[in-house]
Formats: sequence, C-alpha cells, structure tokens
Amino acid sequence: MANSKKLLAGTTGAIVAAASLPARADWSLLNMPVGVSELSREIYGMHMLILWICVVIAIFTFGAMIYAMVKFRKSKGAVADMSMLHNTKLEIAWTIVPVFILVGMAIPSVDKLIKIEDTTGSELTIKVTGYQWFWEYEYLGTGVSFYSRLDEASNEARQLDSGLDPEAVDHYLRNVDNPMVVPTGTKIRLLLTANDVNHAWWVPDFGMKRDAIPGFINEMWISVDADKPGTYRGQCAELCGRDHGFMPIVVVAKPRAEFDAWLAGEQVKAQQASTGAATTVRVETTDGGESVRLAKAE
Ligand SMILES: [Cu+2]
Repeated sequence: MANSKKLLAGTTGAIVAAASLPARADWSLLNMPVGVSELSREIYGMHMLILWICVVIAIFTFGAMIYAMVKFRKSKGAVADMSMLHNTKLEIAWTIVPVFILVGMAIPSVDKLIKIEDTTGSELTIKVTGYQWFWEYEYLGTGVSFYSRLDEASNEARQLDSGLDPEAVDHYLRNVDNPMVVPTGTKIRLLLTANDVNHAWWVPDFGMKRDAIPGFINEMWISVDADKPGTYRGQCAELCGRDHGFMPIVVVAKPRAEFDAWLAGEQVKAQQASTGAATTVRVETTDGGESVRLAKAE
C-alpha cells in the first residue's frame, strides 16, 4: 500500500512538473517554423495536415488496441473469437482504408513537390558552393561573388581556452562576415554544389534544405515575402567534417530597391578589384596548349 502511495505521489509530482513546463520552454522550437515565403507556408501546412492525420490514426489504432487488451483480457475469462480469423471482408477493409488514406496524402504532397522543383520564372540565380568550412555565393551574370565565413567574434570565442564567454557573443556560431543578400518579393533560383565534400544549404525560414554535392548541381528556389525583409539564419545540414558546426548561413532579405543598390555597389567593388589587382594573360605552353595565368597589373 505504501508503495502505491509513493507511486501516486511521484506520478502526481511528474504531472505537475510537466504542466509547469510551458512557462519556461519555447514550444515553437519543437515544430518547424511557418517561415517567410508562400512555399514555406505551404510546406508547413502540408506537414501539419499529415501530422494531424497521423494523430487521428494513432488515437484510433492505439485506442482500439488498449480497449481490446483491457476489455477482453484473459483474467476476465475472455475467449478468442475465431470468426475474426481469416475474415475476408475485414481483410479487404483494412487494405482499402489505408490505400485511400495514403492516396489522400499523396495528392496534396505531390502538388507541393512539383512546386518545390519548379524554378521557372526566377529573376535571379545565385550559385552556392560549399567548402570545408564556409560558403561561396556567386550572383550569376553580375560579376559579384564572395565567401561567407563564420564571423570573427564567434570564431575567437569558440577557440579552446579562449577565455571568452560565448553567451556574450551576439548570435554565437550563427553569424557570418559576409551574408548572402537577396531581394524580397523575388523568385530566386539557387544552384547548389560543393568543392570538397557533401554539404547542405538549409535556412528553416525558407522551408527548404538541399544537398550541395561535389560534381553535381542541385537546384532549389526561394522567395521571401515582399513584406518580410530581415535576417534569416541557417546552417550546413550535412555532416561535412571537423568544422561542420562552424559554417553558418545568414541571408539578409532587402526590399528590391535596396538590393539593387547593394548589388550595384558590389559590382563596382568587383570591377575595381579585378582591374586594380590582376589582369589575365594567356601563355603559350610548349605542347602547343594554352594556359591562363593571373599577373599583377603594372
Ligand atoms: Cu558543411
């Protein structure tokens, strides 16, 4: 009797503790974010629809199972009903019903998959290359490209025996030196590849994650809502080596006009860098071929 009282007290304590959790925990972290694009909202909606279908199925099947185990237990003298064995009608029913459920789930998800793959109508293409352990963003056709690495403050604080408090670093391990900049309200195609090992480009607020594989070009597209400019953060999502955890992704979404001004500024910088630092010279090689070298401008 004392034992069952202890058990009751323990269980009650656990329930009370669990009930007080919402005050402390951020429950939104348990789920994927709704995101900031039409595509991310659709993916979220699909995810919730499937989740609730699974919840209903789970309640129904576990409910039936628990009910049967309690109601027809041996100690109550229950005897197996053999008419349920090899019951053709029942077997057809429990084959057909799941087929309908699965087809019902497949139709809306195929619709989303087609949308995810459809990069037509994109106004800007950015080639994203993963390296051990940073990213390169190349705005195709504009001459603008740059590397994006872990920011200096995080990098210093992460060193062993740095003596620095990571808690004091703004967006510790989630900040970069040069963020990717995109215009809002614009469909942007991303071409993903890698230069060494597999990486994966993932920004949860865009609802999308895709592998960056050496020798392959993967496509995806993003489009940030016109009314949601801001800074969105992500990470490499493919275990890519020692510093996998130190190659974050930061995307700054700016209104179109601001983005155009930023891009024009970057183009000027790129032009100055290419004319000021080096010029390309072609050199005849002894076997009749040609090699390209960079030489310092005079
Ligand atoms: Cu990586």
